[in-house]
Amino acid sequence: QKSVAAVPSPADEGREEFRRGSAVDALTRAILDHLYFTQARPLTLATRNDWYMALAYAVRDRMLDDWLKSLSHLRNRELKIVSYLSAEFLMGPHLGNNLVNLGIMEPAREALAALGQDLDELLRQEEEPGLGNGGLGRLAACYLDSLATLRVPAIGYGIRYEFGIFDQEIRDGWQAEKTDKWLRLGNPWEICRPEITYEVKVGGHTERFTDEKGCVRVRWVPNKVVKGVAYDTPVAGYRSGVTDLLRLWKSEAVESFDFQAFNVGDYYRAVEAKIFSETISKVLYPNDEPEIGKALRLGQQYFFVSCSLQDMVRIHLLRENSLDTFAASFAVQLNDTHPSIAVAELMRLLVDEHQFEWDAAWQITRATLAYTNHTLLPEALEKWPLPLFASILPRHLEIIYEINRRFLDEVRLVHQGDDQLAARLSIIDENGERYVRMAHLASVGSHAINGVAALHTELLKQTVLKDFYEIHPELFRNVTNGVTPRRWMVLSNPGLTRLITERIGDGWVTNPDELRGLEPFVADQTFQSAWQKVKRENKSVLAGVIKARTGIVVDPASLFDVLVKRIHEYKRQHLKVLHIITLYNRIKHDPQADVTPRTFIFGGKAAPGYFMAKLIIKLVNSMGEVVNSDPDVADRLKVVFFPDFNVTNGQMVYPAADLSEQISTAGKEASGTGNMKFSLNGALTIGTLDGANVEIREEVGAENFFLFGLTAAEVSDLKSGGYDPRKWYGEKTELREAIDQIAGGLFSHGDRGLFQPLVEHLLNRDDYLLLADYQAYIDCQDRVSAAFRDRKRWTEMSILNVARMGKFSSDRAIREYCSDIWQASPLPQD
Ligand code: 475
Repeated sequence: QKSVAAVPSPADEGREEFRRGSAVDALTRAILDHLYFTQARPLTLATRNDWYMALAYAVRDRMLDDWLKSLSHLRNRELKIVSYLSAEFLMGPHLGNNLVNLGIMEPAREALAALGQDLDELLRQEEEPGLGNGGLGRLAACYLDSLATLRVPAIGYGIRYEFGIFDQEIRDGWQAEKTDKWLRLGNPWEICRPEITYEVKVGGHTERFTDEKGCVRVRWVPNKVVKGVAYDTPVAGYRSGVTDLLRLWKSEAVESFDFQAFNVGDYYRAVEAKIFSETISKVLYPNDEPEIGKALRLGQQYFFVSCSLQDMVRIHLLRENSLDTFAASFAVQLNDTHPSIAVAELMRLLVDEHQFEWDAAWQITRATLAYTNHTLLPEALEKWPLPLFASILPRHLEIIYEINRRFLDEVRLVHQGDDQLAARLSIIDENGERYVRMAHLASVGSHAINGVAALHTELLKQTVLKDFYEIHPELFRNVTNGVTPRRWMVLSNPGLTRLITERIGDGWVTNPDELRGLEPFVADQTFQSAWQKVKRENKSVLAGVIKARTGIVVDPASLFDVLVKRIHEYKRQHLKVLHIITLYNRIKHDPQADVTPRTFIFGGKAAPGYFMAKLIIKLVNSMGEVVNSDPDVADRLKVVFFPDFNVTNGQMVYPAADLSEQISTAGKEASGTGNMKFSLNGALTIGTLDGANVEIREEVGAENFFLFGLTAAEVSDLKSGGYDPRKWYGEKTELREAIDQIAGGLFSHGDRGLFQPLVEHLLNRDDYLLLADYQAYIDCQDRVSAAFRDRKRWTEMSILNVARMGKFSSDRAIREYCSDIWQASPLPQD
């Protein structure tokens, strides 16, 4: 064997066939070389993982030219770098996406076939990096794809969790969590940079001292120091020639730190300190709302923010010799409040470590940072108890007090005497136990604040950030979320991709407004049948997977009605359950009832400590068992809980859906992004006027969207008028019957206690207004059932949904961030 094959440089490229032929040859050689030299395996002993690793390295090699070029741009002072700070990056499997973006899917398939290997099997071998909980983490991943595709220099900064989001198993209908050992078989996509490390202090106290110029300065004397090590993953743009960087930090112990304990011979305590260091990046918190008072979580946030800002300072100082122009080098986006300690940390770096005056430092900080809010739920707004905060970040607390003092002085100057206003705006919550309010810190320290869908931004201005909006309306923007059509269409739905491309070319992949070009074909017979055929094939594939994972047989001809997302009461998975029970009862009352056959597919993880969410999973499964096995139903209704919903599984689910369920209580879902993935893949939506549903409906047309339910305004009126769910329970027969059956033990082998907490909540509180929306939902579902029977009309609606989804590309969202918030531009074509 020879050494690792050289990557063909663009100069080698000749005519197309030659290029293709040589791409296959070079890939074949590279795979064999990596199998031998990197995996150290002879062909005869190579496992599937060896083949996967060899292919992955061969693909990564092909990203290096562009990547190294991009890394060299980091030194170019003319180029502003977008720095996306996020505690989560839910990247999904890399291999397929990289093959798509590099344009070498087919050459790779051919090369492997010649080696007797099946590409699809190797694609399935990759364990996805689940470094996120859901929407917010996946959004960060879509945005990196778009940044690289649009040729914008960017770094995604986050945490290299050793264990990502848990793997979900269903045992006896309940969720069981298993640790996600995603690194077990190695990670070929990352490159460890042992030379890029930073020290991060924790705890201790502060001291004042006078420096050599006679200025009083502050020194932070920590009681622990940990080290962050950079792990880099290349993020290739779609055929853009630019590969951006995902830089994740792993925590380790510092060797140099003078452990007093160790010096006096307390070996055990020294080891404890090492364990503490390594714990910081050990595991992703599996909650999609914060648990207050988890010191380790604050430690994680500070850890990655500090490493990232120190890294930016280092990069900036490679360009310039002063930090005065830092804001021209970096636009730093805070993905929710999780990285909002950046406000205080950047101030600390500038003032304490680089001797800046406060005002100059403050100006740089605000010019650099911008904040995206992802939630209106009051319980999801992060706040830290003051004593805890002080014990971990004593210097930052002082800085926050100073920021707050100056901010509130300004407020008082303009709104003299309004102490209430000042108290409401304060970064410190002083009502009872004292807290640091992270959304306030982020808002005060940013030059732009944005929501993630038009409705969400409006509600943000009227509710959680109302006072900020009133004093500084100019800071507020909306940037409606988007998803990348590369992963969520080209990679996951090759059938539809091919069909669309045959008709309108492939320009839509980077310019999805071109999907409008499908509109002239909506009524075209041939096109419609081809469209139906693709959907049917995707449904058959999913049916096979469902059979393999759950044992349940489903009919690909039935309406695939899908609700996949994190399990949360506000997302109302249990409203869907009430619908299914209603249909079941109609069949039971009249076994000949004419119901449109449906397959109900649920998927999603519940936070391990969220009792009600876990009970909802149990309810879905218990109800499913009864419905699926009832001979009267005769297979007309099938209920499936698809276990372990993640990016990989999503790639199979969205393309196979007929109906997308987006049924959150209006005003609660900030945007939603699953809604966009479904629609892009030709599913029709049934939904409330919530989050981005509003804009999806505007784009696809009201006649192509199944709308139901209260509006956000009606929800808040109803609540303020004293909502009584029992009134609805009393009035609606089908609703009452369904609830009584759950309470009566029909789905729990007669056990009336099992679902009692859920029933009690619905009847006595019903915070998310399921009962108020029930009838509208059922009626709307009846319209869906009728519509599905008109195949031609349904197909037209499906085609129009896809044709009109251009707006929801993450490329559009990133262009808006670049022009409205970051003032960042693409690299010139080389
Ligand atoms: C919204 N996650 C979606 C999506 O903007 C929206 C919170 C705390 C700790 C860890 N993770 C979280 C979220 O808040 C989250 O995922 N929010 C979601 O962000 C992207 O589309 O409506 O719920």
